[in-house]
This record gives sequence, C-alpha cells and structure tokens, in this order.
Amino acid sequence: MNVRFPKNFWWGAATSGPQSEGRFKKRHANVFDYWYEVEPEKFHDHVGPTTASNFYNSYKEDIQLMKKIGLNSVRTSIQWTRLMDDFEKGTVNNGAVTFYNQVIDEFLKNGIRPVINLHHFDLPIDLYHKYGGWESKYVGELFVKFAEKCFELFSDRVTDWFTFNEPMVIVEGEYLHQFHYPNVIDGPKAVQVAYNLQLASAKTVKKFRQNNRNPKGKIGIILNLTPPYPASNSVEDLAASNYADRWLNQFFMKASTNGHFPEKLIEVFKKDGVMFDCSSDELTLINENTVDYLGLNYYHPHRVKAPEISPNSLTVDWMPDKYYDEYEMPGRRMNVDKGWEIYPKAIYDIAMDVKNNYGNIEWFVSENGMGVSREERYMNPQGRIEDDYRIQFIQEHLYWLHKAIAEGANCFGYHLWTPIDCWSWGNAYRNRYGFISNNIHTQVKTIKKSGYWFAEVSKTNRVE
Ligand code: BGP
Repeated sequence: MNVRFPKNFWWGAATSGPQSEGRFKKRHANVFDYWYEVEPEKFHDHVGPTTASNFYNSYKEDIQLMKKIGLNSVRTSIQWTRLMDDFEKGTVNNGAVTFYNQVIDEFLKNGIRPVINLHHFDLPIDLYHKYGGWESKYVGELFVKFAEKCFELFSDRVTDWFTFNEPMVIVEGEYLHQFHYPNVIDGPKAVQVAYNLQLASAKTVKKFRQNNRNPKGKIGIILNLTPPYPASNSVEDLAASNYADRWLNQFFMKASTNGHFPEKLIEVFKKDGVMFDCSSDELTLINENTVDYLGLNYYHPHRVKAPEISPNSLTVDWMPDKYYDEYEMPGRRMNVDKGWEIYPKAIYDIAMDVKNNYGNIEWFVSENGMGVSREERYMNPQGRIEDDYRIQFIQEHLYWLHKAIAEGANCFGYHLWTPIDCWSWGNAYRNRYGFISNNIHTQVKTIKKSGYWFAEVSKTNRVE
C-alpha cells in the first residue's frame, strides 16, 4: 500500500476529560466517580477514575508527547462536573476555567487543533439523584446551560465542537446492559432517554448558533456506528439486520443529520406502545437544528441474526433489542485481548452509507483502535513497546478509508483512540489503546513504535 490522503487531513487521537484528567480539584462527582465511591468492587481491579492518566497535572508534558508523534488535532472533553460551580444557576468554577484555558492555549501553541466534546458519559451524579439524569428533559436544559458557558468562554479559540460522545452507549450502558451507573434494565426508559439525549443535542446546536464567537466554528455529534451484517440473506435475518441498523445507528444518525427519526422504527415503538414522549415543538426544534458535521467512532461490526424466539411471543419486559440476536460468525477475525471482531472493511461500508444515505455530510473517524492487555509483553530492552499489531490494524483501516475517499466519501480525518493509555469505564487500565504507554504507578509515559510510525504518516500525509 502507498496511498496519499487529502490536504489538511486531521491526523490525531481522542481522549476524554474523565478518562485522562483524574479527579484532582474537581468540584462535583459524575456517575462514574460516584459509582466507584459506593461500589469499587464493580470496577476492574477495583481501580476507578481517581488518577486516570494525570492529565490535570501533566498536560504540558503530555501535549509535548502528542506533538512529537505528529498529532495535528486532538479530541478531549470539558467535564461538566469540573467546569460548573452550580449546575442550575449556571455559575462556573474559576480554577476550572483557568485549567481549560491553559489546556486549549497549550494545544494551540503547539500547532494542535483542540477538538472539544461536551459530554463523554459524565453525567453529574447530583442531577441523577435529584432529577433522574437523562430520564429528565430538565437535565437536558441544564446541559445546554453548561454548553453555553463553554461557548462563551472558549469559542474564540476552539472551532470544533461536539455535543455528545456515543449517546447510544449511554442508553445501552445505563438502561439496557448495565455497564454504566445507574445500572438499570428498562426498555421503555431506554427509548425515552435516547430521545432526551437527541433533544439535548439539538438544543445545544441551537445555542451554539446563537453564542459561538468564531466565524469558523462548527458543531457536530460523535456517534458510534456498528454496521450490522446479517447471518444470511433470509427474509428474517435481513429484517433483523435492518431493525438493528435503525435502532443502533439510524436513530441518532438520521435525527442529527436529516432532522427525522427513522420512520419504520417509530412505527415499531408505536405498535409496541413504547413511543417516547415528545411535543411537536420539540420535533420541530430537532428538525431545524441538525449538525454541521459528524464524528464517527468505529471499532467492530455487528453480526446479526433473526431472534430465536419470535419478538411477538416474548413474555419478558419490552426491550428495544428484542428484534435481533447476536450472531457469532464462524471464522471471524477476533482481537483476543478485547474480544472485539476486527473487520477493517466496515469503515468503507460506513463511508459509503454516509455518502449515499446522509447527504454525504462531512465527517471524520473520531475513534478507532485496538485494545491490548499486558502490553508490557511487547516491551523491548530500551522500554519501548513494539506494537506492530497496532500499526497493522491502523494501516488496514486506513486502506479502506482511503479507498472510500477516492470514491467520493467526505471524510476529513482519522483519530485513534487514544493518544496516551488512559483509564477506561469497563476495564480500568487493562486494555491499552494508546500511541504512548503510561506506567500507572509512576506516570512515566513512553512513545510506542506506533507513535513514531504515525508521526511519519502525519508528516508525509501518506500510508505505506
Ligand atoms: C469508546 C468510548 C471511549 C473508550 C473506547 C474504548 O466507546 O468512547 O471512551 O473507552 O470506547 O473502549 P474500552 O475503554 O471499553 O475498551
């Protein structure tokens, strides 16, 4: 392979405030901070987000490392629980404002475009306890208040904004599959929460258009796409796959880009008596406030088959994923350490889907990556991790991405998850994804082989 990417392509990496900063001097707790306080045994190795990768204290050194590996753009998030002093009054914490100002300036000084996301799974716990979190539309209003502060304070220098990271993961984690606090299983609530998140996102887009101080400013949403591939061409498997696509991908994709929810999915919600509560004013607001561009996270495909038990004969409580089952395709290529399938061609399929079905809106790969545990195994005597497997993983995905761009996909960048090994919700520090390793005991950070390789890719705009 020897391919060249378009001019000004974003070569970068993504992290989030709660996974990199650590809790230092944070005024409020988010749902993960709280969950760790009350049930530390629920966390891998009983390790919570207390220190993360210490970005709060070491952002200057970390940004030097990011520069060294050629990143021209980095996504992180501003933490709602750090920036705000009082969520309802809309007052800010001055120390946090200084911190985020310094971080943004440090990125800019080093030629790195700061890409700012406003919500990365970090709902303030007080807003869950008082109002039920995302179950409440009022919490969405408070989120807009926080976003407004961010635009007011930082949009003179930040041009790239995103409302939410992976809202579908919030829905699944909090209300379906129990990997986020409040750890509830409730299908109808999950549907309402999904709607409330989309509404909060559209309101934030509207506020941005009123308050942004930068003529170059744009706003989008970051969605995780898991393209479904049916187990066979049978009518039943195809129906299951289409349904999975509507629920998992199209719900936020369509509403954010076209301003409508997928009609056939709405028909199912109505038929099943689980239609979300919405007003016609809200639907108009969603319709009128679609995004400028998208970030799309892609890790793995979704192999789908018709459900073993017919959805209509299910006697258990209603769940939005009762219309399809997971399918373990024989011979699929697995990443043993994380358990996710590796299927680089899906990035091409996503690009073509965006081109053909979403008006070829501008987008970038906002996360892609390979989680590997016990990476010390691959450390050479000089202390550098020789992660050839990660280089191969990125090369293969970039091959398909390049092919899609050559065929007209409107993709302007590629971000790896993540610049520096960081803390993760589900596995603490077990799976390492970064270009830069981090010894969590000493916080010594060392560039991996992939980091040096990526510096060359970024410099030449070429992948060999
Ligand atoms: C994405 C999240 C990230 C990150 C990543 C890796 O879904 O946006 O926050 O954590 O997944 O997954 P994990 O950390 O669970 O291995």
